Amino acid sequence: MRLIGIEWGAYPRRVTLYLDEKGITDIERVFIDYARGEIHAPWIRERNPTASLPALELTDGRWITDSMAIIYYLEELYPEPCMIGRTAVERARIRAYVSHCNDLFLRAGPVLANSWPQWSRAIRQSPETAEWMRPAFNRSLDCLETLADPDGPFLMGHEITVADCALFPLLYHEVSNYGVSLLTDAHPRLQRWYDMFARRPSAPCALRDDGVREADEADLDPNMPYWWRNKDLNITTWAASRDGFAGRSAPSGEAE
Ligand SMILES: N[C@@H](CCC(=O)N[C@@H](CS)C(=O)NCC(=O)O)C(=O)O
Repeated sequence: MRLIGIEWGAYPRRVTLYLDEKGITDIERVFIDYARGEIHAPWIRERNPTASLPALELTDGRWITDSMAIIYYLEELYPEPCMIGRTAVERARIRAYVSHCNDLFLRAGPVLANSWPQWSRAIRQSPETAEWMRPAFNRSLDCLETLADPDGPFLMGHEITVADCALFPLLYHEVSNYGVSLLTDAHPRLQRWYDMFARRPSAPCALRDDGVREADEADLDPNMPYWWRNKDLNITTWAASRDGFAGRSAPSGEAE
């Protein structure tokens, strides 16, 4: 099996975080060149018309194409250490938490893209859209705060679960790429949990969504807006989605 992902992407990072925390080392990881539009390459679109990642490629060539479906599948293949809950009620509560995380992920897009200055060159921003979605986005965060275990240290109590893997990458991504935390004073449980989790070895991600490694920060042009700061990029994924991706075909090793 191998995991096809985007090194810094919040959904793919759910799975890589899970693999690291679980100690699964026998699944190969392939990262696409998102900044140059490879998400739209035919070898991805043919298998997943939504043109999104992660995908887990099975040994027979079939793909599983959703971060939590991949994680639930791997929980069945690798039951120990258990990260999905040991009783029916634990499992139900964890799945419910993950579902609220998914709502947050989906609501974050319209709010952040339509209100953060870093996005202003990527889309024509609609402040009304941001404000329309913001109450629901805030309710998702408040819900995750309320349902988090008050004593922690993990979201669901004293053991790490798939819920931690489901939420952390989004919060981390916004901090590491944009320097903005989604959490406010209304989220003390989540803040305590985030601060603890961010110190775990699995947490850091070296590559940012402008395609630059933190170590190469000096190469950025500070006068350019966010995605344009990396001088090596001459197209963006948005341009690629219009014009098509002319890069590599499927990386070797996978079933064509
Ligand atoms: N429901 C899917 C969503 C996957 C998803 O949206 N992934 C993002 C990357 S974080 C993506 O590939 N987006 C396509 C794009 O940005 O063009 C999952 O949980 O895996």
